Amino acid sequence: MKKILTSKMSFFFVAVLLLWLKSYLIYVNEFNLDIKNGMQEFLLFFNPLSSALVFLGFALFAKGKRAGIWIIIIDALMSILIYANVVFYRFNNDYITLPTLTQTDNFGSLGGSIASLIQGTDIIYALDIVILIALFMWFKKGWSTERISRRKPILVLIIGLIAFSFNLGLAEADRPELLKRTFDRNYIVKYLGIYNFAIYDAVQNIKSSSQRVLADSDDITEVENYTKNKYAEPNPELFGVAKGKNIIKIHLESFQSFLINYELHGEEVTPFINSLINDPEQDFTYFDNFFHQTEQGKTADAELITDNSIYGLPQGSAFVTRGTNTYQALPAILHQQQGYTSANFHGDYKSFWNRDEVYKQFGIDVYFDASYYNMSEENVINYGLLDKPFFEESIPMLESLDEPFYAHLMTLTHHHPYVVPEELATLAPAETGDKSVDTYFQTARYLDEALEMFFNDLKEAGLYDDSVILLYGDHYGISKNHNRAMEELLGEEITPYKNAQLQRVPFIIKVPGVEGMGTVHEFSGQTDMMPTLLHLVGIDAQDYIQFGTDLFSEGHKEIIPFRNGDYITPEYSVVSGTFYNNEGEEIEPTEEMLKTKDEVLRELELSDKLLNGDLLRFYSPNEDWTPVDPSEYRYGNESGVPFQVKQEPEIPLDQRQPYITK
Ligand code: GP9
Ligand code: MN
Repeated sequence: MKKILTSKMSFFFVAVLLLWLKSYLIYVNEFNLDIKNGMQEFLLFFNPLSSALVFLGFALFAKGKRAGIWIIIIDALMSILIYANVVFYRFNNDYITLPTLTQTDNFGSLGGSIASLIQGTDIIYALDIVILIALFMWFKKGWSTERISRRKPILVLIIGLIAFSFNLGLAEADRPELLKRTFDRNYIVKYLGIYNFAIYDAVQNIKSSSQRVLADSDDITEVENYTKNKYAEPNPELFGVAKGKNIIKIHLESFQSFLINYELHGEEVTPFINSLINDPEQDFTYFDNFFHQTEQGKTADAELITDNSIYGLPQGSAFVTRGTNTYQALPAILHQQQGYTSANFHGDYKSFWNRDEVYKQFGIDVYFDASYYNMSEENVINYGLLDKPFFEESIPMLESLDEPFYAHLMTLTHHHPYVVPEELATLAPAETGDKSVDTYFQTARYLDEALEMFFNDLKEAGLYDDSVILLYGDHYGISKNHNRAMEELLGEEITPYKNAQLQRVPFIIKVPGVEGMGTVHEFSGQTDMMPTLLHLVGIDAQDYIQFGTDLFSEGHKEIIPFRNGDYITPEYSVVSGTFYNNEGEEIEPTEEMLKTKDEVLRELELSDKLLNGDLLRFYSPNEDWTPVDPSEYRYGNESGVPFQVKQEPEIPLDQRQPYITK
């Protein structure tokens, strides 16, 4: 019995157990992982086990007493990794990634305060190592000098890998495409643990940096030639009409255009948005042939596209995998050219979609994330803050900004699975029996009401009349998987052609001093938003690398690529490589059409090249341009008080509440 207790294998299992428990203790005490259900609870507890088995398991291949030493070394390294994350998290509310390690500025800001982040009680996190060393000293005399039979470590590794697969399987069931869509660091840590996160992060970074290393300054010329050739000159009547005006850009989560003027149970679903479109007095212009161009990055893709006029990546989210690239985004251009302050508003936490990193590259001055809002239980549903309190609380934040400002408010309640508390639902669900389709209309109605309240508040705050106000849908809300229910509601068959047509999302804009143009049928997409806005404020888009063209320009291009290579034109559509006329009938492509198809693919390829090679670092738009310095920005409200007034910008970066960034 004593022999069993003091054997090398027992020592190994004690190490596994201690590391497992310590990791769990840290998850619970140190990280805010936002556990939402029993499955996530279980996985949080379970996930350190496989890492402990696999990593420590390698030590068992060593000969004699050295196996024990290796167990201690590997254990210590894993402990350093998790503890470094604890310290980093206490300051940044985020985990260490390879880019944060290499961005010395980031660490510079941490450096001064590192001592204040270490607490006396942290000693408990080293206790397991002390225990292991003591046990090793004590028992090693009894250990044989032989290698353990290889079968044992191999079995341990196999068990570890099975445990990992089980873990990953359950994680993917709770959060489909967890690794592919690269949502959020918090998610990977919550589901797979901090050790697997470190590996995941390393793999992602090696992949992207190798492509970056291979790129050189010649590569940008090809992209530049292409976009400059596509550029459309501004409409002289509108160029500069909105110069110096505040811009309020409202992101309508998961909002598809079929909702507009749609009636359910004889009632309009979105009466307020409809009124903006149908009433010419409101001076809005609605583009009813406007398409989203997003892929797996969903909201993040929509943000990337609309603020940069480039495409997202075919896989994953460029916000995450290209989050440290150089960008020449709309917020930075507006700031440098016309002194705009830029701010994003969103009722989710800053690390989702890696926003807190990539926004720095975009030059976004302030990010009012969930930490600025009242996230009390009754205010939150599903992903985050309900749209009504979101808009309501955003008003004083908007008022606090220096003018002119470029404000981007991103709604959230109308997000899959489309749940709104019963007492807030003012429309009965549809009755197709497909739950997410049925409630889609209820959350759309809620968003519509929230928007009406917001517009009234804007008017009251004196921010309505003289601002550019625009609304856009980020991506589809109802996927192909719900075709049956959609067929019932739309009264027609949803063919692949029809599904492509359903990718219309609204683009609705009001420009002060410009009469609304009603419903405009120009074909357009999200890449067109940035050049349109630039021209409205009087900045020529020509200098910048952009794949879209100004919607109001005579030369605006009406070929609208989707990220998967499909595309839509006023005359015909290409869906999964098949050409369709506007009746949805298959057609034989002409030479011209085939040429256009190649052109679309080339455009997407160039955009990928731009992102994968981080080519904008080689490009200077004009002699006035100053590259954005990410170390000048910092986001997140650590005060614990929902929203506070502006602080003096002179306070050094590392001592500032991270709200004012410049
Ligand atoms: C989360 C929200 C939703 O912050 O923006 O993102 P989505 O799932 O639509 O990409
Ligand atoms: Mn979205």
